[in-house]
Amino acid sequence: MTTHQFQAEPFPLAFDPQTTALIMIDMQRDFVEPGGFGEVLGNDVSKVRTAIAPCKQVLDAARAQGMLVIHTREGHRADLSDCPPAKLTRGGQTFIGTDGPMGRILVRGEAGHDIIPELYPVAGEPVIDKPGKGAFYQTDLHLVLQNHSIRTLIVCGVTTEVCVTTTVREANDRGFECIIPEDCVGSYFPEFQKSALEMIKAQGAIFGWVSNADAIVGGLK
Ligand code: C5J
Repeated sequence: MTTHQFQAEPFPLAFDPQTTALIMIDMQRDFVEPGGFGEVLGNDVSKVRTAIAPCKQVLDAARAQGMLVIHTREGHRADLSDCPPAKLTRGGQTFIGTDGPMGRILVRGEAGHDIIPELYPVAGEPVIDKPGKGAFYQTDLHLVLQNHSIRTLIVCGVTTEVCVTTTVREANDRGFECIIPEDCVGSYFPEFQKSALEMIKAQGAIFGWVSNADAIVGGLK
């Protein structure tokens, strides 16, 4: 039963809070905090930090509704046996697994791999460790969503044009309706974020809907 609506583009999205989940994609110290992987790559992390406060607003509203909240983290086993060689060398330099200011970069268990304190998971919220950009690839995310009878996904996190929209595209093919609050996602490249979100909502929501934190919070009331 769809009892609620999110104001969104290209048109409002009807949803049922009982079958809606919030997914926080990769809000990890390596991507978001100064001194992490993102900054080592030469990026200005202030561009993604703008998403923290709106994400917290949506996270608080989802928790207040008793909705399923899922967090993801991109990273690999310490021996890198789950990291494709092509990913290790991508970009012309080797970064994954090397020592960074917050421990080995994108390695599970290292400080930089963990979620930022502002959005830290609470007890009962599944954390999905993913080796790829999409949150469905080689994870149990689909199973967790099916077991909770989820149909609609609110997708927040970083980075917009990489892990966020890869996950939305994967989810769309699996039959989920996805909505991205645009102030709850971040990119080191604002022009990529703009294009990525336009692609999601184009052609009558070909991949999903685009909204904002206030509209998500308003829709959850
Ligand atoms: C990237 C991600 N950008 N979480 N990862 O490499 O978007």
